[in-house]
Amino acid sequence: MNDTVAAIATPVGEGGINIIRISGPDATRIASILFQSQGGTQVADLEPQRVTYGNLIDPATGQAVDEVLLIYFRAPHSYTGEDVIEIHGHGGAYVSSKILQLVLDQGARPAEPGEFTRRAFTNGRLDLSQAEAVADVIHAASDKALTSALAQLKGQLSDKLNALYDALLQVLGQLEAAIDFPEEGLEFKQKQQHDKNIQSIHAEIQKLVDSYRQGKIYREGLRVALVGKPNVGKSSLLNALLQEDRAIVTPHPGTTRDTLEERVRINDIHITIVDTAGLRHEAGEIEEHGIERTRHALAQADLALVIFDGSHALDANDALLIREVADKKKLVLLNKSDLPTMIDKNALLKQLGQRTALEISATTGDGMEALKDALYQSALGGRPSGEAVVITRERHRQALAQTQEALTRVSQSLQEDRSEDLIAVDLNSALEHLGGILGKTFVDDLLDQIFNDFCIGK
Ligand SMILES: Nc1nc2c(ncn2[C@@H]2O[C@H](COP(=O)(O)OP(=O)(O)OP(=O)(O)O)[C@@H](O)[C@H]2O)c(=O)[nH]1
Ligand SMILES: [Mg+2]
Repeated sequence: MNDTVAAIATPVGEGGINIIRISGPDATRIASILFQSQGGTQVADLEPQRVTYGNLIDPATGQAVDEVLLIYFRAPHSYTGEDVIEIHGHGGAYVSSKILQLVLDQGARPAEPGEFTRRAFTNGRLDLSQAEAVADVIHAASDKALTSALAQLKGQLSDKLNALYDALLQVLGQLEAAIDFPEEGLEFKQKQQHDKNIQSIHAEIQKLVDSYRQGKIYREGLRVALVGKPNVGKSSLLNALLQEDRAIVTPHPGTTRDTLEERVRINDIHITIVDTAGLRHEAGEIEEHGIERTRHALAQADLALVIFDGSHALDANDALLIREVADKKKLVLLNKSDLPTMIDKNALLKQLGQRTALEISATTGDGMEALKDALYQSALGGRPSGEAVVITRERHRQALAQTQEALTRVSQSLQEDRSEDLIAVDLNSALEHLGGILGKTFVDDLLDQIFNDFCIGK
């Protein structure tokens, strides 16, 4: 990774400015060939992190290609930790690709996707979870997504994980010392103490695992499936929530055949709403395909909006629906509140095992505010917003679960007073999984820990 890479850092197309970024040991050499500052200062002599005005020159012709601003970030005080040059040119697709080509002609290599951030990780500017957060900041589509990504970028999750990691290392250090110096082997009492520590670490990890549902909703938004038998007003409700005539609505049951997905924002959270084909017995062949997709959408959703037509008594298709959503987190809606009520609300709630139902009208808009509020509350999951650390990625959840499995084995072995070697194997495995989130290598860390904690010369 000792070569120099370059890329256009701004989106392709026309805009106000385009930024060409160069990172690596040759960055200043390349820039000094292509850039003439107005005051005549050489690139290597420029004050770091200051903007300098000048011309970008094609060395083959000596002609200016563009008027640019140049910024020099001297290693290690740059995003990648290497020498970085940023050239801010006019925002044309042609001119920026021309500048990039000149940079490549001087020996830089085109950067791979994410390579600048990858270098930042390799050079220790960011850990792996922070590098992931960079992508999340860029992709954030709501305030909640942005604030949780930014917290992770700033190291909130890393700090938490590092503390747990260090606590585990401490235990491992003592086990390793006992292995190396058998005459100082751990007493059962000490093992019990370690077990207590391990269990409290396990509990801390559990909190993080539990935060995943929430974190995922922050990052990706709440996924909601609109389900009900045909004609209850699912598509009408989608349109009402979007305030747009998106889905086809007709008085004929079985109108929607395919799932249809749209996003709305409620306050600071994104909600993805999936309209589905109505569930019913004895559907035709095409409808059956649609119903398969409905089941899939239901399985994928964080929340089901279970819709009934309040102006009709319940029938066999409603009963089918009630069975389909039995194990799903749900919100019950009685639509068509503008018409006389014919449904037995209490009997319905009893069958669904729910306490409340919202009465709404997709056509008049009645009850929409209450519905949005309920959706928002469900997205927050009853948590006060903007506190404790959350995890937002499946990778992290999986690694934490694997850490826990290993820790459970450690605990067991400690309780059963098994040999230090055996316990160390599982503890190492726990550290590997936990450290994997941060992208750590841990052999060196472990040695440091052992030497720091014990007086080896004794
Ligand atoms: N009066 C009244 N009619 C409604 C309301 N919501 C929907 N409708 C009517 O009910 C009929 C069916 O609406 P859709 O939105 O197509 O129902 P759906 O659940 O999507 O039906 P399928 O796609 O067939 O499963 C249409 O004639 C709508 O105008 C409502 O709140 N009040
Ligand atoms: Mg429909």
